[in-house]
Amino acid sequence: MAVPNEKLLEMYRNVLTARRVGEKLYELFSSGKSGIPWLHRGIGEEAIPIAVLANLRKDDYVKLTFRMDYCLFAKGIEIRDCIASEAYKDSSQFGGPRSRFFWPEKGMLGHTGAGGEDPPIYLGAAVSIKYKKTDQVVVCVMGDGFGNRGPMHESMVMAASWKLPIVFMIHNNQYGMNISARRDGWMVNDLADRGKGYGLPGESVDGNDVIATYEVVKKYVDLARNGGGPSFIVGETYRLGGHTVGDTQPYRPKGEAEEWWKLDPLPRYQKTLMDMGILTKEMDDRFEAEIKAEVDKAGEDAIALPFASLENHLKTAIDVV
Ligand SMILES: Cc1ncc(C[n+]2csc(CCOP(=O)(O)OP(=O)(O)O)c2C)c(N)n1
Ligand SMILES: [Mg+2]
Repeated sequence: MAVPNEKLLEMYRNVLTARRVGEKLYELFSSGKSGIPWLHRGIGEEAIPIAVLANLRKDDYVKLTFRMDYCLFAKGIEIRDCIASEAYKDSSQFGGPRSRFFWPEKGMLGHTGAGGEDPPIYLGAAVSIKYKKTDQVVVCVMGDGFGNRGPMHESMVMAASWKLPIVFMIHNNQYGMNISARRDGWMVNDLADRGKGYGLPGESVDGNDVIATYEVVKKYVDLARNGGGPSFIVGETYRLGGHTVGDTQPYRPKGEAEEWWKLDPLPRYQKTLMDMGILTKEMDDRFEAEIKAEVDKAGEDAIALPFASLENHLKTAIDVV
């Protein structure tokens, strides 16, 4: 079934917003306004998180990769709070999420600093859904690095044997910290092959193609929602910059990033929608102006917030428990 025009435009606005938020984070970081001395940039990797979130209801659970968490504005977090969380500012006193995107009421159970420990947490959410007999789903997106760790394997085994409503997705940006995870970590060419060993259906998709990714995620979210159980899917994208800003990337083959810039999801999707007659130049200019104003204001508001403190984190964590 064709994706409705409204949905296509909603995703376009969100991909554009994600790009501008990513740029704002860099601006705040490089001008010394962020409270975190490093930045993991996600420019060019926005299609997967936005296509995932476009498939979810407010009451579904989701985890994105730590690099792309700022896209959670598309799950109902204010842009100010997305920026604040990435800049070590605390908006929890003002109605924002607690700590690193921990907001159970909105379906976000945060992510762990010891990377790769998250799948069992989200598996727990899937168990709760099965127990409560609701039609919610969980989408647990893992990087190609952290998705290769042990907790992911155990979670896939248990999800399969208990037929839980969870979609595991690998956001394959081709690199862990400084190795090619596909070449040096996974030892398979098509990462989706891994699901077969666990009895999980799934497939790989061009994760820089917004519509294709939306459709593949939809297929497996619908499966989970309709009682069909878990799956394992892979979005292929590319980390255009270093692991963090300042990484000189001696491990990256020359010319590789340049090739991937040609597949940048934003101009690609813009062209697709214009060719389809869904997006006009006038609409695009209007979106740009609206989003710029919104993101600039959100950036100012985020930076005016107090720095996060252990005391506040503990207090708000205890409030939840
Ligand atoms: C258990 C653990 N080992 C190592 C690290 C350091 N580390 C931070 S990010 C990262 C790479 C993760 O790669 P991937 O999951 O592909 O995410 P990406 O950086 O590509 O977004 C590593 C190794 C960590 N945080 N936790
Ligand atoms: Mg990676």
